[in-house]
Amino acid sequence: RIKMGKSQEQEYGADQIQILEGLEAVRKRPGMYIGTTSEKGLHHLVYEIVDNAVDEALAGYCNEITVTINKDGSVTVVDNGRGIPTGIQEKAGIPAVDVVFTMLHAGGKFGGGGYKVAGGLHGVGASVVNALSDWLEVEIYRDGKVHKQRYEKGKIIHPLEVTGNTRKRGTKVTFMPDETIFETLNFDFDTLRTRLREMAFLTKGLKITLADKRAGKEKEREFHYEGGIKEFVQYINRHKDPLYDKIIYCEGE
Ligand code: 28F
Repeated sequence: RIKMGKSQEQEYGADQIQILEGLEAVRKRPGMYIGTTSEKGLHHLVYEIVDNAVDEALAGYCNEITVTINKDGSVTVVDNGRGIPTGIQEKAGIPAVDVVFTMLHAGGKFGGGGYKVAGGLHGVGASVVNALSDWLEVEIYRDGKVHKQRYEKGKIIHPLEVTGNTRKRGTKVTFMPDETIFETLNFDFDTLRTRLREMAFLTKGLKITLADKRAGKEKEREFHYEGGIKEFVQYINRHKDPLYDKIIYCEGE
């Protein structure tokens, strides 16, 4: 429970207390949410945010995602989808984007979290990444406006603000993993490259770019496969001598 004076009591409704307790639970036992706080868990943070952008591609609204390892070691992921909704979400009484980044979602297909749900459920892991980040900034390009929010260790720093106009659409998330939680903050370009290439194969037509801006490590790769998983099979076979050169591929709803 959060001990506080009478006056502050009014300030924090039940929802805010639930949010604070949720984020605290993630920071106390990160392994419960991302498996490990080793290098593997560090990279998992990127995949959680990228998954949400890929969900927007699966929904048919996004066709380009860029992932950048910034000079300061933070990571930026940008998509050109609809942009996370910024209106007040009835139930929580706060903007939908704040719900996505601060409320632990049931996750899992049958609720109750536990395992990664198949694509299509937005924002399941975003709150976990936020809780485990020293800071996280989200910029939303939606309705002709740029909306901005900043969180520190998962906590909302200021009310969602409009910082300008834009003709762009999409969502941009930049986060700095919390050095008090992770054994290492050193992102490995090849680890991200391998996973992002797979994501591109599995999401036909989606262009995924990975850029490293760290001093002395500058490089960029782009993955874009119109042939999807058929091209993935060709790629896996590239050094082999397959029995049949025709790859069976079918698609349907
Ligand atoms: C860089 C990371 O997280 N992209 C995302 C969307 C779009 C929608 C959405 C996300 C509905 C209300 C829960 C927009 N318009 N990139 C991202 N793009 N989440 S996350 O909705 C979230 C749910 O709150 C979106 C209409 N429907 C959905």
